[in-house]
Amino acid sequence: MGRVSTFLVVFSAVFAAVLYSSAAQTVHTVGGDICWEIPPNSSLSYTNWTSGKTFSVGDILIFNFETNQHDVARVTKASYDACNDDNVIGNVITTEPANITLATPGDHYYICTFGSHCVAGQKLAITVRASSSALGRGPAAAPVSPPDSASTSLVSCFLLVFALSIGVALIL
Ligand SMILES: [Cu+2]
Repeated sequence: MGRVSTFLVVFSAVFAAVLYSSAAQTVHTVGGDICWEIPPNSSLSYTNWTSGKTFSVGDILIFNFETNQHDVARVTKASYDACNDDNVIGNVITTEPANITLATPGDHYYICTFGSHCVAGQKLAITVRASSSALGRGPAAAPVSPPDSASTSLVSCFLLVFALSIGVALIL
């Protein structure tokens, strides 16, 4: 193989690997079994749910709730603490399921704006870290659980790119 074709093979493999690892995301179903509602036991339920979990840029939050009974609003810390919707960031999501991709690192706050639900504990605070790949966790070590279709298509993509690069290498 010439230098150009070798380069192409390496480049393609690296490109595909980067593509794969950057898509290594964790899908978090908020609240686990209790979904997104007024916590049945204590106002600490969503706090309990977040303990031991890590949230990274690219991860997805899924809020499962009953449409017209609850909603999801991202708010500032002040509004989270005070349980008001004075400082909503973006749009309030009113139909379930609300799928939110965590796009920025830092503290994120979510509340339900219905009645006194937030006061009753329907509020979520998480700290989002920079993307997992940036922290040196390879795709094998990351808690990877992307949707099946995405995972399959990414593997296909990897194989396709790799096969193409082999083909190009043989031609050159
Ligand atoms: Cu609610």
